[in-house]
Amino acid sequence: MLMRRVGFLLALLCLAGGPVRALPTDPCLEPGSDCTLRELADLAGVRIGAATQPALIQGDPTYAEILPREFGSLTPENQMKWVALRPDRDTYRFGPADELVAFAEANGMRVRGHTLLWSDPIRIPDWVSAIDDPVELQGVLDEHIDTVGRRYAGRVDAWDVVNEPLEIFGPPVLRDNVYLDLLGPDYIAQAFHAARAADPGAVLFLNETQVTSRAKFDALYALVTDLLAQGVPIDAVGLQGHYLTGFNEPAPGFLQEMVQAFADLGLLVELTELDMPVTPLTPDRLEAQARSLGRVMSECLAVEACQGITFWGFTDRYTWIDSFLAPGLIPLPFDVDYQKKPAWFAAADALRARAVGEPALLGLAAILGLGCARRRA
Ligand code: 9MR
Repeated sequence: MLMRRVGFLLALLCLAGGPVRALPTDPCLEPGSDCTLRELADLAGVRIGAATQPALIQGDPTYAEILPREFGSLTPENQMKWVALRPDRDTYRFGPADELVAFAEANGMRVRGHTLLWSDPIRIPDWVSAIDDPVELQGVLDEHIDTVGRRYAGRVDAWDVVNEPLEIFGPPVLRDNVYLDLLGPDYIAQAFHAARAADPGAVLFLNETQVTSRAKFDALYALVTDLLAQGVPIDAVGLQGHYLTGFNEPAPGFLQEMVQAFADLGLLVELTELDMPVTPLTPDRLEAQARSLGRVMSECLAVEACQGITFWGFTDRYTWIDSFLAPGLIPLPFDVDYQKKPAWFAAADALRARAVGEPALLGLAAILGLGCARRRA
């Protein structure tokens, strides 16, 4: 009788997509299976994504075929940024962002909106930086978030509301920009309130880069706890993850500790911009990259609140690193010819491990003969 009740409970959990994820008998979970990252992420109950651009989808059929096959989540790399959507006060240009949302919808992908407000002063449109009246600036900011948030409500399921509010490498204080100068630190809280009002259904992220040191984490944690204490509607923290393999990765265990700390505040977490360039001088660099990338992914996915991982691109053929750092640092899981690299297999293994997680429940489910493996239709 007791076992039947437990079995019934587990069956309900399966139906509800609850904590029992996939039985180890699912063929995708066999090491070396040829299932896609998207299939593995579905089994693991998390999102796996890539940042992309319309020109790549339109100009490269191989790229356009692999992107939705391997990834269930899409982030517009540049097309939803303020400079792209609204280059001047009177002009909104939604075309390229709309194209990406339509591509995602046609392929059953979710969209991460990026980003309503980027704190980096050189990424703020000149016409916004030139404003010197606080009331006018607040009005422009509210209007931008309202217009963009409403336009994509129901089609974008998460927003990076505020991107990179802290200094990148210097002392971890709020970045100096026109918002901080004229509106004070409260500009961040106000942006979240405006985003919630514009799209009540979206998961609202604060997205931060280079959180690899204790000092930067402490500053981010203090900022987030302060926002929560004020009742600001922040749902999630995005840790970007542009880590140079072997050089500025978070120390072993530190990423998991950070993710757990945010989870303990009741927040979700995603790695939102993962890429791991690796220098040609690194011995066995493909393997070194795979080890690092697998570790980083595993540390996030070890925490239930880690709900997604997005790569910043997916093929070494097209990566911002080529122009920003140097060409040939091959940061992504597919090579320039779309072959899977060791990093791809490390990513697949990390997703498999998450899929077969929570062994106590799974063991019980297996004993009771319950199969809840979920495969993408
Ligand atoms: O990859 C993006 C690159 O193509 C753009 O030129 C650049 C400026 O808009 O932004 C890059 O993406 C950044 C992201 O939006 C925020 N985090 C850091 C990313 C890499 O710079």
